[in-house]
Amino acid sequence: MELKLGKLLDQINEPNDIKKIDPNDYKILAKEIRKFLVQKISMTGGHLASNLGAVELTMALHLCLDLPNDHIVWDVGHQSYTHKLLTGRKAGFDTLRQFGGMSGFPKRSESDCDAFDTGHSSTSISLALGMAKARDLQNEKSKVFAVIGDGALSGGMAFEALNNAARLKSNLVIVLNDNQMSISKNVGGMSNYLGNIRTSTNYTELKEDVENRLRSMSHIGNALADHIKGAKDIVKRLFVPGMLFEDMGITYIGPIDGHDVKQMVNAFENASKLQKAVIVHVCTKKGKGYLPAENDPSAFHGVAPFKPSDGSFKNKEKQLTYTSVFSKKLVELADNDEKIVAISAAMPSGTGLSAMAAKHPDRFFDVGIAEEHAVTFAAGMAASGIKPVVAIYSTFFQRAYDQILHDVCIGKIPVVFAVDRAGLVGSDGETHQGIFDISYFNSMPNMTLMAPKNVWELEKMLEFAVDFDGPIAVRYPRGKAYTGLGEFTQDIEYGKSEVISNGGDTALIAVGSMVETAQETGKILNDRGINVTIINARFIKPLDEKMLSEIADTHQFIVTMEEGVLTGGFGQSVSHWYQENTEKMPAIKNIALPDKFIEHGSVGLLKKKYGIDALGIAEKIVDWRNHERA
Ligand SMILES: Cc1ncc(C[n+]2csc(CCOP(=O)(O)OP(=O)(O)O)c2C)c(N)n1
Repeated sequence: MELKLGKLLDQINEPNDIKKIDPNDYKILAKEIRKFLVQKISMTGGHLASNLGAVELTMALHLCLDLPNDHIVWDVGHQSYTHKLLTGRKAGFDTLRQFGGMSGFPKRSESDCDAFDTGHSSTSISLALGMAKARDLQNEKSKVFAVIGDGALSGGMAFEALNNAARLKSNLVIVLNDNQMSISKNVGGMSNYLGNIRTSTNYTELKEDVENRLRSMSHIGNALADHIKGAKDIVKRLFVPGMLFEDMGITYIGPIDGHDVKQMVNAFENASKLQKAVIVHVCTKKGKGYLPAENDPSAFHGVAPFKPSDGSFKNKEKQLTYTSVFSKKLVELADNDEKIVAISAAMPSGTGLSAMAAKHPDRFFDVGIAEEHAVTFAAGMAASGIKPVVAIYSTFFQRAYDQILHDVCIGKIPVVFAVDRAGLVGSDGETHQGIFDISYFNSMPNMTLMAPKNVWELEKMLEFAVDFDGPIAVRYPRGKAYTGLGEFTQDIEYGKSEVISNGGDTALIAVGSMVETAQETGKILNDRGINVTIINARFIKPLDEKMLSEIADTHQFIVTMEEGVLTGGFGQSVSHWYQENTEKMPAIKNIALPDKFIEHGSVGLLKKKYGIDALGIAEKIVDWRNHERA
């Protein structure tokens, strides 16, 4: 269906075109943009609510700035759709987040108006500060704006950057887009502080009111009014919003209506004249202009295709996911063990911890977008007798590498890491693929790392993990959970793998999701006259040395299979083990993802492209065996 863009949006085809629009038409343009976003995202899926909330804010930025000479750094970057629209990328929305199509995040390779590639939260102030400093050092003239949400402001890096930005003697504008939401409701002290600012009486109005009243009270009143004016700082301290930032040395402007373009343009222009860092606090409504998203901004944060007329989701067939299995099992374990607590870094719903929050609210902690803190907070609890389960996506655990290593592993502290979205995640692309966790957990002494082959094994692994005396992680992928191979009877035994099937001269040792793939690969090979043994590794670390030794004695070809990068992965550990522990190195092939950042696209397509799908693997094995034999 051809979408009519609207007469104003039709006129915007390249950067700065918005400046040609009559200011009296800004409201109509905002409406056209929202209509466009709802229509397009309803077809492709994507981040909706954050983008609908940031329409006027983005328009105001584009009216004030001269792109690409000036720079906008979008924190996380999921709210940059209007920016893409205003910089000549309308056509890209037909292929949004699809393989080979437009990214859902800012990408310098896509446009010179994208100042930086982002995806992980809370980096914008550091980046923008770096750019402002570079500008000054090279005597250049440009404006640098960071746009950060109140959710992203809960991340430690944002605080570190503010601390540093306070020393800047030239201009940097930080636009704080406050919609009171992270993906779920925003949490924590900073969020409360911003909430108080939003509801506090406007300082200027209040000051004038007090002064006028006093002056109308005879000469004593006049003297008092003068005294109060002199004591402005004290009054200011009591009433001025944003005093926390002001006290740090960062000028605060706001709160401002984030849906009033003219007000924002005014504030941004004033802010960019100051020779220091300035925060402009704008208040927006997440999901603005589309009722289903306004009513449930969490559900419309990141969406699959939906019906624009009522916001109902297409293909709503309920599928069983590892997240839902984890969610249910954890509550069951917590029902029977009061020491179990759950920790989330601003993603209770995505990680399935909402169920724990509902059932055991006193044993659930949402710490904000603060993965580093989440891990060390857990370490503190575990060292004091509590059993914390920290559930975070594989890609975001990257943030907490040092905390896992330094605060958990060195002291052998028993923290359970539930590593969700481990493996390829698809349409969010290179910043979000969960393909590095095997390598980083693998590199840490004292760490135990497991991966279940199916839903029942995940449950068993969780049971094992919460009673384990040391750091332990369970990684499981996004999407439909595997229910093949049935409910097994064999309990999890530390460091022990499981034989799925026995036969032939080729052994496939598969990790987690790759057990299902190994089954399919086995069938394809069987059709080509090659019988295989299939082993479910269960443990990535430590290796099952007994199994490795036996397999090498009984098989001519050994294949390792994992959904993660090769470097530092399971396959390399196995190859290294053979190198160190066998007299004659067996013929071994490691199936894993290459040393590359993997772009956006459907998981199926990406697996095929990078040769980790069943057919691709089978073909590699056939070629390799022929080559080894030749
Ligand atoms: C390090 C990290 N952790 C978690 C996320 C997942 N995430 C994406 S957007 C978001 C919420 C951001 O909230 P806010 O900054 O207020 O922006 P809004 O969507 O409300 O406009 C979260 C938690 C992330 N991108 N990066």
